[in-house]
Amino acid sequence: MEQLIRWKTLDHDLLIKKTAIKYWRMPVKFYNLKAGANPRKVRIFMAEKKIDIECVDVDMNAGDNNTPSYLAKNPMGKMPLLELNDGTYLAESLAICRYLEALFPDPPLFGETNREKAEIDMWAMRMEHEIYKPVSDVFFHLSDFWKGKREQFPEYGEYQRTYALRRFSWLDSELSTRTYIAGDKYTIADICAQSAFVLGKFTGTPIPKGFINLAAWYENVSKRPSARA
Ligand SMILES: N[C@@H](CCC(=O)N[C@@H](CS)C(=O)NCC(=O)O)C(=O)O
Repeated sequence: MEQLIRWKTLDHDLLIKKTAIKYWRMPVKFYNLKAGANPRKVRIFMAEKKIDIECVDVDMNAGDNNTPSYLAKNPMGKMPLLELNDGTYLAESLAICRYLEALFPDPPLFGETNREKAEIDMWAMRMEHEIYKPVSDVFFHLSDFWKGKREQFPEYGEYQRTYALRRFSWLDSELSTRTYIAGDKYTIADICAQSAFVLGKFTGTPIPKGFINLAAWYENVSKRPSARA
């Protein structure tokens, strides 16, 4: 009997400890850049999971991401950034999404089985490296917006435009066999691609005419309520 009471107390203590840890590690604030592809990724992710936390818009044009107080939170001076209840911060859009997936597993957007998780990771990385990277390079190296703000190499920008179009064509044929990027479910891989294509649409690399599967996929994911997050 005594033993039983002792175990019960231990269980109870453990539960309190676990609840306290969970509470301290909860996200409390999201540092956002409205037009940025990476913050958009996290906003869509949070909307899919119905996560509702305080959102702070950082004014990049006013240099608010390079003030000492912001750099103390994220020395990279970038958005998105997630503030936790314990006063710590997490940067990098995919790392933030992974963290949120662990805290709020439903609906699963990083897969459920080990095989599924690896497959989705593979596609999310491909979307980051093969789609977002060239699309964002076109924006960085060829747009007036970045003129004088960062070093531009227009020739590299043009090269990346050609590269992006080759990759769009590859993705278009991949999508002839399935509804979503990583299979038959909407996942983080779609969110990565979707955010990149929104950026491309406004910065010089829209989906060209004739890429039927890619255009149909984009239209489909854009209809989700989370697309407006
Ligand atoms: N790898 C980072 C990239 C973050 C990033 O480049 N964010 C952009 C907005 S999309 C930014 O904050 N740019 C501000 C600047 O470069 O000054 C991520 O995935 O979060």
